[in-house]
Amino acid sequence: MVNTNNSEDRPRLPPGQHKIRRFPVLQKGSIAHVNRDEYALSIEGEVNNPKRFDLNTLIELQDREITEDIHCVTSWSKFDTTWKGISFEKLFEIVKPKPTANFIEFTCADGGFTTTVPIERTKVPNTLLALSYEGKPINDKHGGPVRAVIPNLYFYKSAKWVKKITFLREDRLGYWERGGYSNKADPWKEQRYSHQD
Ligand SMILES: Nc1nc2c(c(=O)[nH]1)N[C@H]1C(S)=C(S)[C@@H](COP(=O)(O)O)O[C@H]1N2
Ligand SMILES: [Mo]
Repeated sequence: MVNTNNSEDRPRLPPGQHKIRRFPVLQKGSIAHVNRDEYALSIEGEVNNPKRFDLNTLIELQDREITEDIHCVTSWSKFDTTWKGISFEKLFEIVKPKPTANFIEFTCADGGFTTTVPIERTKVPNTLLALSYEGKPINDKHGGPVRAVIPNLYFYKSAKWVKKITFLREDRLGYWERGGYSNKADPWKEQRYSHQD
């Protein structure tokens, strides 16, 4: 396991953000509860080897721990959050994306919430499908049992309660993105709203 916290020579706080210590809980509606015994993650779309994993299999696949700053579009940033889970690198080895796979869509247990990211955005060492936060299984509030953690993008791209991952040829807008938030969502470029894309 490596600490991937970036040490690039740039300010630590992206433009327009402020640092907080607590960990707010945000989602479109109410907090979802996923039954861990019945849980299955489906991976489908533009892949050669579609898969369905139960939670125990995912727990065994964990290969990465990261300590990263996270940035919410509502302007809070939280430093040094530690997550453990499965790297997308490892997932890709298993499901074998086709050359036509350009985007990844997460579908979630809270009423079919979706968000998408370009596949290149997952091919960085500080990004994973997380199963634990600060050494414990992720709780309901923060998206357990399985959530995406993509620190290089505003946190609305980090889908909670993930139940399906679909590899897409072409992008489609997710829930917050249809509501006017940026589909690019780079905090360092301050891409907050869709009119900035
Ligand atoms: N399934 C799902 N994931 C989601 C959301 C949501 O509404 N549903 N909201 C996003 C938003 S806007 C933010 S800021 C983060 C918040 O994560 P947290 O509650 O762990 O702080 O989750 C993201 N992931
Ligand atoms: Mo958010």
